[in-house]
Amino acid sequence: SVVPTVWKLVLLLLFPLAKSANTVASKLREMQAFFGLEVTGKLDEETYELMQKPRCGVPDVGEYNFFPRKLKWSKTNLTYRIMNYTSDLRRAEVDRAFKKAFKVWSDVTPLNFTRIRSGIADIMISFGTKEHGDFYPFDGPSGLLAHAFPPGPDYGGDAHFDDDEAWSDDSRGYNLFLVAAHEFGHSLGLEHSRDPGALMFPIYTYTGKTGFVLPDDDVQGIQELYGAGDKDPNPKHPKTPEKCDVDLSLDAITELRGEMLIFKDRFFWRLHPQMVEAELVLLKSFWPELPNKIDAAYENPIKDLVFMFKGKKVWALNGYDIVEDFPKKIYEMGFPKEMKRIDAAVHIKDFGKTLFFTGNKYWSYDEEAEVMEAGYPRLIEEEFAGIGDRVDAVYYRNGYLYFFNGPLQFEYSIWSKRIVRVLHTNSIFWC
Ligand SMILES: *[C@@H]1O[C@H](CO)[C@@H](O)[C@H](O)[C@H]1NC(C)=O
Ligand SMILES: *[C@@H]1O[C@H](CO)[C@@H](O)[C@H](O)[C@H]1NC(C)=O
Ligand SMILES: *[C@@H]1O[C@H](CO)[C@@H](O)[C@H](O)[C@H]1NC(C)=O
Ligand SMILES: [Ca+2]
Ligand SMILES: [Ca+2]
Ligand SMILES: [Ca+2]
Ligand SMILES: [Zn+2]
Ligand SMILES: [Zn+2]
Repeated sequence: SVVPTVWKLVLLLLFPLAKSANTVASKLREMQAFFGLEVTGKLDEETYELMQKPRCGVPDVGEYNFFPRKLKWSKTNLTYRIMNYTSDLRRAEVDRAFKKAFKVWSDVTPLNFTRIRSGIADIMISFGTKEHGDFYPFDGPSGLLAHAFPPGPDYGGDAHFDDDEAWSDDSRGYNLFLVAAHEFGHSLGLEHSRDPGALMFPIYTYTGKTGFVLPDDDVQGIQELYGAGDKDPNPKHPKTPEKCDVDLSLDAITELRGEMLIFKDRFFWRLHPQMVEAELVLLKSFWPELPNKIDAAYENPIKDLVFMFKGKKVWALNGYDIVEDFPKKIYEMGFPKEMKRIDAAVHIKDFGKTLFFTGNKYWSYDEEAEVMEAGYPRLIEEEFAGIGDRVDAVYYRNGYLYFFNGPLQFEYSIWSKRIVRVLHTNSIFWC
């Protein structure tokens, strides 16, 4: 029988690793052998029917790809079963990671997850390596970490974890709880999100030891399918900042080897001088050891170091790497011991000086001598009249300082010593 060409394309979708016709054929042969069909390596009617049947494993996924639509469970009482374990963690730790991962979703929906220890659960969970029974082979260490099937019978909802990964309950290897929470999102019907702050963003980022809170984008997604639950124990779900928000305010700005890094909450935008479109990324995806929501940052291009400040600590970064012996205490730079934080910092390369702003005062630091200059702190309003009594973030370019204060930006000429323009903060992104 004739098979329409379009199904070949679908096969490529189904088997993402099958890049050439040959590997598609060999995948088909594998699958036909597995299901006891005539091994032809061709997508004949029988194979096609098999792929459509909801009880044979692949079809749930097939259906998902063939007819994209919202798949969801039609009940709220769901069961899960942990079929087997990884040897990386104690069993109790694995149990806890999965339980916590389900709670992420049950906290914000009417869904209820009950663990069963025998029989068939809606969500069957297992660890496997390479080919593990569903024609979506894992790939050894790293790369693919896990996958899960959208809601449906049989394989539907099931979640598989690559046991060639080093699973952990902390920052080492891959954090099982975080990956499981993402996979269970698929088990419940969510697709990948393009929001880099979302749990359903396809790239793994370790988000830190402090209590995980489901980002707003994921809450919106799951509640679109199931509605909200009775009580959400943690109703503050972090939103991803919108760069063109007229009320946008910033945490810190620095350059890094010609790129501009603009910090806000858990994120920063990378703005390349030749590009209009800024890329939003998680701070932790670059520097897992750094805290979120930093206070201030600046680059010393001569030393090729970026300094980042949070509270009483400062980190020095050489590209992606935190320089040895950091973080240090800011008082080691000459700040008073009782000073709690720095609001903003900027390096003026023409002078070899770095200015630090905190509250309504500022300091000047001599980068070459590595000492705070005498005669500081001074009042911000004495030197930089009109920019307000605090600074959120500041950067320097071609004789101008750009001070950010809430939703406003002040362009200040260091030569004429006055404000030249007042702009919206978001104009840094050409909004
Ligand atoms: C879910 O299951 C529990 C116990 O198994 C039961 O008490 C409850 O009524 C069920 N809820 C729904 C909505 O079926
Ligand atoms: C969830 O399941 C538990 C245990 O089976 C049950 O006690 C509880 O009533 C269920 N809740 C809902 C909202 O169905
Ligand atoms: C777990 O179960 C799956 C599916 O039955 C199997 O493919 C896999 O080899 C098992 N893994 C371990 C570590 O026992
Ligand atoms: Ca299932
Ligand atoms: Ca892998
Ligand atoms: Ca700041
Ligand atoms: Zn699998
Ligand atoms: Zn995913």
